[in-house]
Amino acid sequence: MALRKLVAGNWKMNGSLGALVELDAILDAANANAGLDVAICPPFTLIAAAAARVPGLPIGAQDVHMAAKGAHTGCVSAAMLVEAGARLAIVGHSERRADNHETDAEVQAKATAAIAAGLTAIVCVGETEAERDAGRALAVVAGQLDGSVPRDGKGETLVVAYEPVWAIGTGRTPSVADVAEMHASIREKLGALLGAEGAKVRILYGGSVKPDNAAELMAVADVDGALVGGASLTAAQFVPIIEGAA
Ligand code: G2H
Repeated sequence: MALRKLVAGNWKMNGSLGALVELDAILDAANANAGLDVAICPPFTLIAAAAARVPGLPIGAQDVHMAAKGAHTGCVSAAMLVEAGARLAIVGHSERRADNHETDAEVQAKATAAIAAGLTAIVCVGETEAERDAGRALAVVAGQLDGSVPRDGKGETLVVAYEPVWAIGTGRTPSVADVAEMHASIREKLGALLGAEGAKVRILYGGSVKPDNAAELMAVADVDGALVGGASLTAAQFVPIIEGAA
């Protein structure tokens, strides 16, 4: 089943109010390629301004806390994100799993909180280079899905992003065959976890997606879009990726 593609930009800890000017051309490209969904996830501080500047472009967060409120200094709840204008939240990005020691159970709780608040949760999974070299990539990702995917996840509000850690920001990407093998494995696992809903969950590829490799990667079976980091920071790079996915 071909799913409507989603091309989401993850600005990570980059951007400024001035950089939001890039969103104008990104929205134009989204409107010109109406057969797919486009979103941008800037830092927390830019969400409200981004949502106000381009109401037609879904804006997302890069993390969310699992609790509704309380004594969690420095954290942001799902309801706060909704109030700021966010429509999506990335959870379990490998940089947060590494830097903040986030566990699968925490990622699952964050995704559950996001979905309950009306956000689309993008749950990130991916193996390290050592795990791939040891022939464990499929098993590692299946284990992350086991622990991270909310069991009441629905196809419309749950997205999985496969991001091999060794491909993030390095300019390296897996072979098309490896991407196909992994995405087929993820699709099968989602079916086992979610039943019929698993077939509706979009599976994004992320990790050094660029204008020159986007079309090839997006044409792979069960690749339902992309999570794009560095190349989403400017319209000059991101728009060709949107066009390559369309
Ligand atoms: C992977 C990706 C965005 P980049 O982290 O989530 O970043 O495209 O820079 O590799």
